Amino acid sequence: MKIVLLALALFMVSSLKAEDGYDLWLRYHKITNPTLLAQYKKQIGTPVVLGNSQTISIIKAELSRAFAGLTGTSYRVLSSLNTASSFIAGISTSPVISSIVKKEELDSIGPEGFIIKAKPGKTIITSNTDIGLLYGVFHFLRLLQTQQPASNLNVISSPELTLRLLNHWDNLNRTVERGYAGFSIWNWHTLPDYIDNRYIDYARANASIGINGTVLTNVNANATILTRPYLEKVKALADLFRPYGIKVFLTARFSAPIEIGRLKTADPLNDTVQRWWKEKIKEIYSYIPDFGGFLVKANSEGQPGPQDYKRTHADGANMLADAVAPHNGIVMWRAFVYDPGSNDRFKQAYEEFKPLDGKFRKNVLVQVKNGPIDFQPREPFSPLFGAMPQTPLMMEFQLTQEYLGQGTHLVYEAPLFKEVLNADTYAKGKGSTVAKVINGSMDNFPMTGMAGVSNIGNDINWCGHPFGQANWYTLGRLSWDLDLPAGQIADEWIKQTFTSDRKAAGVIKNIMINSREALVNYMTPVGLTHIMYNGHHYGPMPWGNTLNRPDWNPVYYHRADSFGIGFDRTSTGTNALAQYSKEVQEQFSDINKCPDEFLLWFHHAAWDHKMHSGRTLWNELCYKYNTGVDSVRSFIRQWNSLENYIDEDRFTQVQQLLNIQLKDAIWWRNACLLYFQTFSRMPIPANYEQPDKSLEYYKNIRILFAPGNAPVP
Ligand code: GCW
Repeated sequence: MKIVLLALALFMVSSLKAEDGYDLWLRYHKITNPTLLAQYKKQIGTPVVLGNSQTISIIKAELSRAFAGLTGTSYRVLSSLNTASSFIAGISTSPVISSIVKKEELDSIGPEGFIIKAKPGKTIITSNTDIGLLYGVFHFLRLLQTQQPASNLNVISSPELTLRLLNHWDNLNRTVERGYAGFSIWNWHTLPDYIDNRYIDYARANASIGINGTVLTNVNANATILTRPYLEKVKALADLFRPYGIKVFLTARFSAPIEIGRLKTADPLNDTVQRWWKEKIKEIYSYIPDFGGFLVKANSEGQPGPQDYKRTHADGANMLADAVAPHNGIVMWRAFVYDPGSNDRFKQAYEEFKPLDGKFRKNVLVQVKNGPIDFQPREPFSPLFGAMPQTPLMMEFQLTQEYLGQGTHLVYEAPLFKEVLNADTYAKGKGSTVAKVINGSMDNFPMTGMAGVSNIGNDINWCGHPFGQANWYTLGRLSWDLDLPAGQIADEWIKQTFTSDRKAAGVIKNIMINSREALVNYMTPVGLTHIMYNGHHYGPMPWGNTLNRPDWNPVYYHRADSFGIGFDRTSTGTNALAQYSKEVQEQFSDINKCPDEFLLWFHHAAWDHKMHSGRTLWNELCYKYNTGVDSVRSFIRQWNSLENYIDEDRFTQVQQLLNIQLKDAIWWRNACLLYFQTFSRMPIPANYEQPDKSLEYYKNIRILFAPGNAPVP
C-alpha cells in the first residue's frame, strides 16, 4: 500500500513540469478528465475557420495550438467547409452562419461581441468582425481550459465598456515607474527592427481577456516619444497589435511644443501651439492610421499643463481633442491632481474638475483614480463619480501594487475593484453605483472605459509575483463585464494558471479572496491611509514628517495625538464629506454609525472610542494588525499543503514570497503599534504577540533601493 502511495506521489510530482509562468493563463495543458476530453474532441471534430485576414490567421494558429495542448492530438484547422465540419468559426456574413444565427442576435453584439452556439458535435462561433471572432474563440478556449461543459452552449456576449486599457508607466530608458517586474517590455533601443516575441505574446494575452488598447508610455511623460524616430518604433508595435484588436495610445507631455517644437509657449489657446499639435498629430496618424489618442497627466506632481498659462484642464484637453478629432482620436485627461490649494488633499480633484463638468469636447474622457487619494489598500470611492453627469468618467485602477506590497506580497485585487464598482454614489437615487457611472448607463455615454496601471515587466513571468498575473487578468475580464464576481474571476484564473484540481483550486481561491483584507489589516486597518515609507512606499513609516509638502507626509494622514487618531473630514473638520451626495454623507458623518473600515478616513476618533466590534479603537487596532499577521500565517499553511499540486518552481517561488510577506506583515504591525502607542499610551493586550524590537529599531530601517522608484528621465 505504502509503495503504491509513494509511486503515486512520485508520479504526481514528476508529472508537474517546472513552469516559469511565461505562458500566463494560456497554458492549454491536457485535459485529464476522460469524459470531458471525449466531449471536447467531439466538439472540435474537424475544425474550420472561415475568412482571410491577419486576425483569421491568428485565430487558426491559436486554435491549433490550444486544441493540440488540451487534447494531446494535433489538428489541422481548415479554411473551407466540408460535410464533416463540426467546429465552425467565421464572421456573420458567411452564409452558413447567417442561416443559424439570428439577425437580432448579431445586431445586439456590436463590433466586438460574439456568439457561441453548440450542441453535441457541432460548435459555431461568430461575430460581426474578425476581432469579435477572436474574442469568441478565446472565450471558447477559456471554457475548455476551465473544464466547463461545451456541448450545449448559447453564449451571446459583448463588452460592457468600450475602452479596456492598460496604462504602462514605462520610461524610454526602460525603467518602469512603480514597476516591480524588471524593466519595461518595450525595448525602444532595438525597435523598430527587432521584434521580440514577447510583443506578440503580450498581444495574445490581452486579446484573450478583451483588452483593446495600451498606453505605451509613462504619464510622467517624455516628449521624445513624439519625435520621428520614436514614432517609427511605436508604429512597429501598433502594426503588431492591430490584428489582435489592440490600439496604441501615447502620453502627451503638455510642454512638448516647447521641448521638441522649439516654440516659446505651450499655451493651449495660442494659435501657433494649436497648429503645432495639429501637425504633430497628423504626422502620428501618417504612421499609425488607427492611433487611439492621448492620455495626459497635467498640472500634477510637477507635470506641465494648461494651468501654467492660467488656462483650465478643459482648455488643455479640448485643444488636444480638437487636434485628434479629425482622425477619430480621443483624449483621456487624468483627474489625479492635488496642488496644495485646499486644506485637504482628498478634496482637490473634485474642486478642480467638478466646475468643468460639461466643458469638455465629446472625444474627451476624464480618467479618475478609484479613490480620492492614491491607490491605497482601502479608499472610499472618489467623490467625482456621480458628480460629473455631463462628462464621461473612466476608471483608473492600479494593477501594479505600489501601496499593496509591491512585487513581494500576494494580493488579489478583484475584491478591491468590486468594492469600488459596487459603491453607491446615490447621484440619481439608490442604485447609482460607480459601475453605472463608468459604464455610461446613468448618463448615457457611448464612450466608456477602464484602465489598469500595468504590472508588466520583462521578468520571465511578466508580473514578478506569480499571482500578479491575476490582477492583469481581472482588468480584462472586469472591463468586459463589470458584474463578474471576484470569486468567478479567481476560479477561472486559477484553473487556467495553476490547477483544476478541485481541492487545490479551492485552497488557492481562499488565499486569493482573503488576501486584500489581510493586507488592509496588517498595513492600514480601520481607515488608516498613506503611512507607507516615503518615496518608494515599501514598508511602514507612520512617523514620516520630513518632506516639504505636508500632504506627502504620513503624519498628515493619520493625525495621531494624545486624544486619538484619524482625519476629521466631517463639518467640524475639512468637510470633504460634503463632496458626496447626502445619502453617502449620512453613512459616514456620524462617528457612531461610520463603518469601522472607514472610521479614520472621516473621523478623528478617541483612543477609547467604542467600535462596532465592541472593542475600543486602540484595542481594535491591535486586533486588526494581529489578524493581518495571522492571515498571512494561514496563507503559508494553506500554500504548503499544495506542494504536490503545483510545479516545484512556482510552488517554491510563492512559498518564499509568502515568507517575505509574513516578515513584512510583522514589521508593519510592530512598527505601527509601537509608534501609535506613543500617543495612545495604552498597552498592547497581553493575548497578542508583543513586538520584539523597539520603535527606534523600526525607525532606523532603511530600504534604499526598493524597485520602481527610479527618477523620471
Ligand atoms: O501614486 C503616485 C505615484 C507616482 C505616479 C502618480 C500618478 C506616475 O507615486 O509614481 O506617477 O501617482 O498616478 O500620476
